[in-house]
Amino acid sequence: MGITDKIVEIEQQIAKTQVNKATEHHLGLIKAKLARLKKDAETVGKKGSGSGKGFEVRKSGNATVVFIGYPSVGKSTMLNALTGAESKTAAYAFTTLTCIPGMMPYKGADIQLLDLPGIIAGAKEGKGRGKEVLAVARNADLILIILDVFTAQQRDKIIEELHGIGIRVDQEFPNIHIHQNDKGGINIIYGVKQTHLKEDTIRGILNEYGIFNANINFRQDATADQLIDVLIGNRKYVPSLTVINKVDLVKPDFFKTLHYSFIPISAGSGYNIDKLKEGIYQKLNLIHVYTKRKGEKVDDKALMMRNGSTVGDVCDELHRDMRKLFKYAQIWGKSAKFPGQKVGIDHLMQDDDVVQIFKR
Ligand SMILES: Nc1nc2c(ncn2[C@@H]2O[C@H](COP(=O)(O)OP(=O)(O)OP(=O)(O)O)[C@@H](O)[C@H]2O)c(=O)[nH]1
Ligand SMILES: [Mg+2]
Repeated sequence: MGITDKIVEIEQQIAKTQVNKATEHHLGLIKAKLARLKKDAETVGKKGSGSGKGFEVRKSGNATVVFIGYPSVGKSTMLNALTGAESKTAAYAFTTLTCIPGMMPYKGADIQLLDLPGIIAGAKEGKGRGKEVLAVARNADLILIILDVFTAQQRDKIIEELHGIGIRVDQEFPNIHIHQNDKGGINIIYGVKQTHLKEDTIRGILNEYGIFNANINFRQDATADQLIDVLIGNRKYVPSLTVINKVDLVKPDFFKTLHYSFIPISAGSGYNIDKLKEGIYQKLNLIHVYTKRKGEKVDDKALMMRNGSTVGDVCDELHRDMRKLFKYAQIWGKSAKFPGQKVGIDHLMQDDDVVQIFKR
């Protein structure tokens, strides 16, 4: 039996199995096997025909936002409304055939927007150019899930397609730490009580990945899927924002049927485009950092940094050799215990901080 047949067989088996306490162990093990087979299939595929080429997109600006949605929901119209770019729009599906980038300057940040061809159901299995489209999303800082009033019920389907190629939308990286050893068997440390995974399921899943000696520390209550994600390793954890377009076509009570949060817009008329810009900016969680040179006043042009950036990241932004030459920094602002505090390279920056870097 070929690898693809095995995958299909296991998928059918999983679909048939009811999820409950009695089947949890069995399901965990076959899911682990499935994920491993899929990974093997991917590597085999890559060696072969060289297929699955992605779109050529170079990241630029302070952050990259990717548009994902079905055909004709108005992705290109939205790109044009947000950036003044000219991505072709039309009343028929699959107007956009490649990746069209645009730049949205907002509050001092340059935000790169990538308009992509519409995906169809089954994209993760490689239908249409779906896999290539989804692949672009792996490197995004934010995924915009774009629906229109006709596809508003399909949000879960899009998240499922993204899941199928290893993108975890709005999830944290599982807090499970595995340290492999040469001997000693599997030692499970329960930092947090596990309600889904029994001890033999944990061992079984680890064994499926060839791990027989390791310390595994659970710092959260994890599912089998989360443990498998940690073992597979190449998952991407990307935040998302949902947009519903063409709201000019419906009455307000339309929205009562929807059970997720979203920004309603009309890209065609420009309704709520400003709110969308602000929503994107907020979600990206960028901070402003101001630099100061010795004996000079604070530079009035801010550096836009990702929230969670350190003094070291600021160094990288300024010059590629700066990190090597770094001696210490002085900080003013929210992250400083007192004005002018002396800090090291790992100090966490906050919005509107001023930093002065001293070189060796
Ligand atoms: N009523 C209404 N129509 C809109 C709105 N925005 C876009 N449209 C129309 O929807 C159709 C599709 O728009 P596009 O921007 O080409 O959609 P797309 O998602 O880029 O489509 P593909 O590239 O084919 O995936 C066009 O006829 C647009 O004029 C809107 O806010 N309201
Ligand atoms: Mg388009």
